[in-house]
Formats: sequence, C-alpha cells, structure tokens
Amino acid sequence: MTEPVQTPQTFAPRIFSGIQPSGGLTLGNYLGALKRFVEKQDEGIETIYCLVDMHAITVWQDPAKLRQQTREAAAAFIAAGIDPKRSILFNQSQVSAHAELGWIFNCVARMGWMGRMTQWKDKTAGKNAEAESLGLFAYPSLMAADILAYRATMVPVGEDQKQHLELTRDIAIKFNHDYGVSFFPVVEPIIEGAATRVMSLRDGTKKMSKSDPSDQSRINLTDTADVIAQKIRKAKTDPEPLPDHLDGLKDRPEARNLVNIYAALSGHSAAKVIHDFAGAQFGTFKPALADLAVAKLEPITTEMNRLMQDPAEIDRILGEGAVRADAIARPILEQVYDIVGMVRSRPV
Ligand code: AQP
Repeated sequence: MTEPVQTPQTFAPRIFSGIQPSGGLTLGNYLGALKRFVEKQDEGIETIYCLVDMHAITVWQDPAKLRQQTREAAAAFIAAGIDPKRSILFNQSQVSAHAELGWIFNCVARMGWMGRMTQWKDKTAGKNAEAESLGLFAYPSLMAADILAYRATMVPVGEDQKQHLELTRDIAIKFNHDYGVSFFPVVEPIIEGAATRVMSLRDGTKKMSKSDPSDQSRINLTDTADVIAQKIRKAKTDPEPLPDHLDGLKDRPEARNLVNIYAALSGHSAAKVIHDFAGAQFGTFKPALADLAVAKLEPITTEMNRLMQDPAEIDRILGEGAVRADAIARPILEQVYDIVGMVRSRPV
C-alpha cells in the first residue's frame, strides 16, 4: 500500500522545461529557451530539462530522424552549457510518469480549453483540423504533466508557450479543486530576456520555427559560420536606416527582430543596440550581427559536432538522467493515483 495522501501547501522551488526534438534546434530555441536554461542552472535551484520526444510525434516524425534529432538536441544542451551532473537531462519517453499523468490530465482538462489554444489554431490553420492527430490537440495536457510530474514551480519558456503555461495553471487549479487537495503548485512562467520571441528571417511577423518549410527563415544550431552569415545577409529588411530610438522600430518587424537578436546575443538591451547603431544602414548592421552570431554560436556548433561523434555516450547521459527524473516523478505519481482513487496493490 502507498502512503496516505499528503497535501503540502508550499512547494520547494524547482525548474522544469523542455524542447521538442522535432527538427534541428534554432536560434529561437537557443535565445528563448536553451541559453536561459543554462543561466538558471547557476541560480542554485534544482533544474530538470527534458527532450520531449512524445510531443514531437504529435506530428509525423521519421523514426530514424527522430532518434538522430533527439541525440542532436541533447548534444546542443550540453554544448550550450547544461551540465548533466548539475541538471537532470533526459528524454521524455524514458520516464513513463509523463504519459501516465498526461492521461489523468486529459480527464481533468476540458475540450474547450484545448480548442482555444493559439498553437493548435496556428498549426491547423488552412488545414483540415479533423485530420490532425488527437495528440496534437491534447498537447498542452501532456505539457502540464511534464511540468507537474515534478511539481515544478518555475518554467523558463519563450513567449509562444505563455498560453500553454496558463493552461497548466488551470489544470493544476482544477485538479486541486476537484479532489479537494493542494497537491499541485500553480506554476510561474519565466519569460525574460531581449529575445523571448525570435521571428523568422523571411517574415518578421512569424515566429522562427524549426518546422518552417524554409531553411532560410531560421538559423540552425548546426549551421556553419558561412551559412549563418549568408542567412543574415539575406534576411528580409526594409530600406530605412536604423532609428535612434526604440519607438522607431514599432512598425518595422524585421528590423526589430534583428535588433532584438543582436541584443540577446550581446547581452545588452535593445535600447543600447539602437543607441550604438543609430542611423546605420543594414549594410553595416547585418555584418556586425553576423560576426556576433558566429562568435556566439560557432563554439556551440563545434562542441555539438564533437559530442555527436559518440552517440552511445549521449544515450548513456539521457538514460542516467531518466533514472534521476523517474526517482522524483514516480512517488509524486503514486500520490496522484491515491488522490484519484486508483487501487495500488501491486507488490513492489
Ligand atoms: N522563435 C522563438 N523565439 C523564442 N523562443 C522560442 N522557442 C521556440 N521558438 C522560439 C522556445 O523554445 C522552447 C522549446 O520549444 P519547442 O521546440 O518545444 O516548441 P515550439 O515552441 O513549437 O518550437 P518550434 O521551433 O516552433 O518547434 P516546431 O516547429 O516543431 O513547432 C520553448 O520554450 C519555446 O517557447
């Protein structure tokens, strides 16, 4: 028999976040998420980072590519500075608590909540939504399970995930209310930095995304220095020089995006970048941005390539991380089963 249900009122600070290995990671994933995961690792709070491969298959993934992308994403995490000893790094499918809690949350969350998610609407726009997978529709429920399986309190994400985190809060509140417990924390999204929403290099109104059909729309963490420079040189802009004040970027999404990328990569504010480049033409600004991007990304790419030479070592790191993750999630899940009223009598 499991222990009686505990209903703690306060929760130890714990950070959880994830990235889908649904393609090669982009500069958007790096600035909006990965770079900040590394910063959080140094703040003395427990950090758990997950490659959410079960989310990735909500749209079709070639199995061999998915395996390769998962290892490559793990290499990107480590190359960017995630230390698998200080943080827990693993892939979602190796810890079954995610899927199990995801099912329970499917029974807590409401269809209407899912239907209102802008990511669902964006991903089905212009398509026959009826033909999309049920997993894609229920994606935010599994995401809530990813976070709450660890009773994580803080989740660093890019701006695009804000609505999903609000839904995670709603699921936690409804679960606590329905079962009369204070079991799950109401998580805090951490959306900070100069590039919480990196936009496509081809269209400043669209998010940079690993699944965008145009490779020119994004910078991949595997791109060579030459490719990065060429993509920035060809990035869509307007004919005006950079303004001398941030307000001047208001109706110039492409210019604003490049300024924000520069700011995030340099660690300065967008206001300082505008101050330094006031009046500059893109012919001057783009090469400066390309140099900066190459200087910041090339060491990561080089280290990723080195790590990818030894896939068995990457698998070992992910496996070890999964064991540590499972040790946290399994007891939490057992308490959830108790709360929900499942008989748990299997000998251990
Ligand atoms: N363009 C972006 N700017 C800032 N942050 C971003 N993130 C993604 N794109 C940007 C952040 O990266 C983390 C992991 O995201 P994900 O891979 O799980 O899913 P996503 O947000 O749907 O990313 P993609 O690249 O657009 O993937 P696909 O194309 O497969 O859907 C999240 O914290 C996200 O905010």
